[in-house]
Amino acid sequence: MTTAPELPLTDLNGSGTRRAICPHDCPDGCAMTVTVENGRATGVRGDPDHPFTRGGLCVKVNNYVDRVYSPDRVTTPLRRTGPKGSGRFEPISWDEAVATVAQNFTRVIAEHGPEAVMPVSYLGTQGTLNGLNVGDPFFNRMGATVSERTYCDSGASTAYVMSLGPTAGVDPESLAHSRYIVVWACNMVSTNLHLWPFVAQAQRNGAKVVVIDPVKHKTAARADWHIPIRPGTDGALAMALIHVIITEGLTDAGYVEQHTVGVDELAERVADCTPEWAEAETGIPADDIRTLAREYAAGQPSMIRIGVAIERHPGGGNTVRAISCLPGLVGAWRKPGGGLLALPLWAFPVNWDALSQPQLRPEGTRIINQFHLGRALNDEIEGGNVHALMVYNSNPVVVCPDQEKVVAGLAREDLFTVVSEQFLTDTAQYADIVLPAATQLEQTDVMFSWGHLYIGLNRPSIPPVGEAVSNTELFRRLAAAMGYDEPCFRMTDDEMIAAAYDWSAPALEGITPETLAETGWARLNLPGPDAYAPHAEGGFPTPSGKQEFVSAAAAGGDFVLPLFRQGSNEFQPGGEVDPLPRYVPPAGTDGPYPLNLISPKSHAYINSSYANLPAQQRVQGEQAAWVNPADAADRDLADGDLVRVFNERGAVLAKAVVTDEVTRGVVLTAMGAWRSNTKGQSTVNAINPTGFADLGHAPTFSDTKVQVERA
Ligand SMILES: Nc1nc2c(c(=O)[nH]1)N[C@H]1C(S)=C(S)[C@@H](COP(=O)(O)OP(=O)(O)OC[C@H]3O[C@@H](n4cnc5c(=O)[nH]c(N)nc54)[C@H](O)[C@@H]3O)O[C@H]1N2
Ligand SMILES: Nc1nc2c(c(=O)[nH]1)N[C@H]1C(S)=C(S)[C@@H](COP(=O)(O)OP(=O)(O)OC[C@H]3O[C@@H](n4cnc5c(=O)[nH]c(N)nc54)[C@H](O)[C@@H]3O)O[C@H]1N2
Ligand code: SF4
Ligand SMILES: [Mo]
Repeated sequence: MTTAPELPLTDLNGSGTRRAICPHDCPDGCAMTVTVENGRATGVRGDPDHPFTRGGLCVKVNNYVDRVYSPDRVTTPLRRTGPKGSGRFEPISWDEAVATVAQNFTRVIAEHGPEAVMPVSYLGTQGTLNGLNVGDPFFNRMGATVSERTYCDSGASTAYVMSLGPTAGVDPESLAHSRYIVVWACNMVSTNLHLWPFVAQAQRNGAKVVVIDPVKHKTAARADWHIPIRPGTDGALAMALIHVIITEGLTDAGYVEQHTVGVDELAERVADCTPEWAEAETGIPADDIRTLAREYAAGQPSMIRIGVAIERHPGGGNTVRAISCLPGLVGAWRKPGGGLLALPLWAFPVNWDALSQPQLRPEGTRIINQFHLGRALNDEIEGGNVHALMVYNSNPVVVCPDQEKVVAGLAREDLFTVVSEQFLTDTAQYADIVLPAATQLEQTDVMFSWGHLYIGLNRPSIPPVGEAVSNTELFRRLAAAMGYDEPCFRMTDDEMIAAAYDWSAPALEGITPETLAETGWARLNLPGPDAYAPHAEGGFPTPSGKQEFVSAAAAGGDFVLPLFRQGSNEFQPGGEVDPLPRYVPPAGTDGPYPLNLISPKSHAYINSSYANLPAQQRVQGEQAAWVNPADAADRDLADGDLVRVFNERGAVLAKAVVTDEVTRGVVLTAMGAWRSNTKGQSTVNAINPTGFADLGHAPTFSDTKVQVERA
């Protein structure tokens, strides 16, 4: 462990301008400046010096101080006083709260064994210390059920690593140099706002911007070409693009020859994947598919930016495998601005094991995926019922499928539930104990990004609001109460910072926690965006060192990256994987549920965060269902009608928005709204399925077949 000098702290009760980094689960990782007057934050702004943030934040975070000082913040520990879910609580002291939690964990472990305790957490903050892996050491040490957290990009990451290895691959800023940009299942203007200026710059320089999406959203409206597609059929489109590129001789033969593996097998695989075949699957005219393939191959350097929704189908993993073949075939990797942009997270030398401490976990501990939380809480999973639940950094009632079952489980009087939160969310309403969580202005963290190549240090700008604590402090307190005394449970935040990264890695050369304390953020030690083309000469971090159309990693079967699973790599799902990409179609729409529901992000919320705050609610409006005019006419629905969107799993009530911005056959209800703010007390995850996609245990949220009727 590196020795950790104490990092400087500003006077928390003083006045002035402080630096912070937005904590949210968003690729932009914005650098912020905070104005503070006598220990009270009065405003946040984007840091104009940050090359990616460029002075702007977003509709979610512009008024972050209203979140920090919201009258609805949880500011003390709370104990439930009414029936489960009644939302009646009384304040208690931290000592009493921690003792109650420890007593109940100890009781449950004594009565049912440690696997009867289950943590549920995700990305309320994406900070290295307080984010995805905080709490893993505590629950690994306990031997609690391992929580598998594959909500976001797990399938795409597995697919990407199988084809390309864990490489950052592309500098998002280099998109300014692209000549042809395909934005594939990503509503960038809502979800990755600060990338858009780089795309727009390329567009001004003459690049063509293409959006492939069933929705003509804010990003598609700015593109040169919007290609509507039937949800879940992107794999067929990608296979057909490969077919055209190979059969028409549009490959970069030199690149393919020197830096890829398996082009002959790939050619054979796509032999029958003609544009006419793909037209029948995708609804995209065959001639458009040919045009797209030709333009994409010719427009070097060409770029594909995939969004997270691309994986949310039974064939989502294979779709990403097929898409990832394209840049290698056309030699897009040769220049800055070419390649495939997914998660440049791999550029950051994070010590995931230091964060998760997987060696503390007893061998053979059961793993439950969070999509199965409803079943886990209702004794439907092998290994016994869950009797104690700890939720932090997440709002599973809203973000998890099988909503009715999750709520039924949370309502069990014999379940002990502790929730660490900033607000009394739909989930926290069911807690026995609520613990007040700090916001980013009140805590320390090191911030990586999954959308740019800058690392940042976030130091507190203000004192804690009420008795709120950071997640790291929360787990120090719980570990002490449980008697866990391994050194990792006694580390200060500054010590954790030292351990969380390999500070001697080349990417961090010249950067230390101390320099970051001065500068706030720094570009990783990599070539600049004008020169960043790490695979110009191949050099992929795969077994062969080449881009693998035929994947050696796939030979070992499917896998979930350990960071999505408390560091555990012990169990493999065991699913055999085709070494070549193939097309896996979505579920059919014959039968009683002929429409395909998709549930992308809300523009004004970040997942379910901010869905309770008035400024964002005003922008977002009430829960809506977007329906194509032809589908509305078939059902005699008018714009503004209250409608029921339903299937065999459940129903939501929503306001109909009749618009040709959604393709015929598709219904859109955004995720994020809280149940408590909807007319039917339910949101999209009441109707979404819990099944896995083909790789990495990704969700199949977008493979939801529904019917819509007037309510
Ligand atoms: N405003 C806002 N920004 C956010 C978030 C938020 O909640 N709100 N959340 C953050 C997080 S956690 C994430 S993961 C990212 C995700 O951001 P994105 O990657 O943009 O993901 P989504 O918004 O889920 O979906 C993007 C698009 O995929 C389309 N889509 C759905 N199914 C299909 C399909 O089968 N094929 C194709 N081609 N398109 C499809 C949807 O219509 C939608 O336009 O956004 C981050 N940024
Ligand atoms: N149908 C459908 N479902 C989806 C998705 C979809 O597109 N459609 N998207 C999926 C994706 S991509 C994602 S990333 C997940 C997101 O799922 P989550 O990560 O659960 O996202 P949020 O709903 O924002 O919940 C985070 C909670 O953490 C709290 N929080 C914030 N900071 C802290 C902190 O420092 N400490 C503690 N203890 N709590 C904190 C916030 O107040 C908030 O209530 O949802 C997934 N679910
Ligand atoms: S939510 Fe995203 S866009 Fe908004 S301030 Fe945070 S990092 Fe930037
Ligand atoms: Mo996500």
